[in-house]
Amino acid sequence: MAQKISLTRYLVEQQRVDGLIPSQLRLLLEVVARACKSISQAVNKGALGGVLGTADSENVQGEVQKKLDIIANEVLIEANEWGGHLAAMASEEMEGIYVVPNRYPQGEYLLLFDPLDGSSNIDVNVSIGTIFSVLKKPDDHPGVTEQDFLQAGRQQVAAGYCIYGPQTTLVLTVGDGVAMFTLDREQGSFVLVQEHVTIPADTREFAINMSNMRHWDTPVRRYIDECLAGKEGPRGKDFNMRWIASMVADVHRILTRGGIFMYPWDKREPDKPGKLRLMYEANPMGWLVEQAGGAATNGRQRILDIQPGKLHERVSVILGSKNEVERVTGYHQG
Ligand code: P6P
Repeated sequence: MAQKISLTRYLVEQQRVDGLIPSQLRLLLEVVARACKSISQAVNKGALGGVLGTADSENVQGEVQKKLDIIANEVLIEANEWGGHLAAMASEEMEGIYVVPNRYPQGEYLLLFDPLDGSSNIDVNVSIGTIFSVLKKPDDHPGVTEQDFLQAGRQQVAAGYCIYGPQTTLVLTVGDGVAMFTLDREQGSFVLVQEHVTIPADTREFAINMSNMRHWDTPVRRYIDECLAGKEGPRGKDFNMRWIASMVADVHRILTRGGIFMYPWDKREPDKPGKLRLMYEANPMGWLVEQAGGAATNGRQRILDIQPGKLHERVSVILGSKNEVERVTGYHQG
């Protein structure tokens, strides 16, 4: 049987190959992975752990927080604050940044995360996940502020997610392709199951919340109408649809077998560019998809080139199989 390669061994050997994982970044990634193991344990307990249902609070987005949202956020903060690898953290569940307390050494990295994405699926036992993004703190000034986080997605030095589904799988890039690690619960460690993940350039599968159809902009409506027209229509082939309402699960499917995921701007809240967040959802997922040979745009430009103005800013997201993303983007630009 092939020898099992742990996450630690992969990161050490990858560092020897391309030098993309300095020791502090390796520590960061191993700490995040360990935190995801703890979150997985809490998620898997479900009702038995008394962790289902809502907390009596709202997050900065004005969304009712689930108990597990808060648990996951606390696990990530407590796991990462003491290690000396981080200067600060930012989370979907916190309005401002979390600066590493003075009692701990400060590091050179910034960690951003959606601690538990897809939380509307928690109580109905559908896959959810943790999404994370790593930036370097600018070194031209002492201390750290929210402004230091406002870097375009192309500046990321690592990005990934952990999906809590039938398997708990960590998916990671440091800029040299995408690797997947499944949690071996008997060993308690993440084991490499795939590297050099590749998304097919073409697909017959789209993911979008169809209930919003009447609110879409014309280019999105045109693209979906053409997919729905099938073999007899302009695309000359039939399409399938999936919508899990958990970005981590939809993106994992696309990394595994291709597809296009769309959460576009719509007329419901015209002042908002989209529903999903740029810094800790679209940027990490966009980089993973690009590293796997796919594409990620907001309909008009590459997501990773967007210069953020606010920590929790939202964005329209079209990502996945390159040829389909380029078609939808072309419709917007046409
Ligand atoms: P809707 C989950 O709340 C999330 O942020 C993404 O994970 C998911 O793709 C999207 O929202 C689902 O939104 O409007 O279909 O419930």
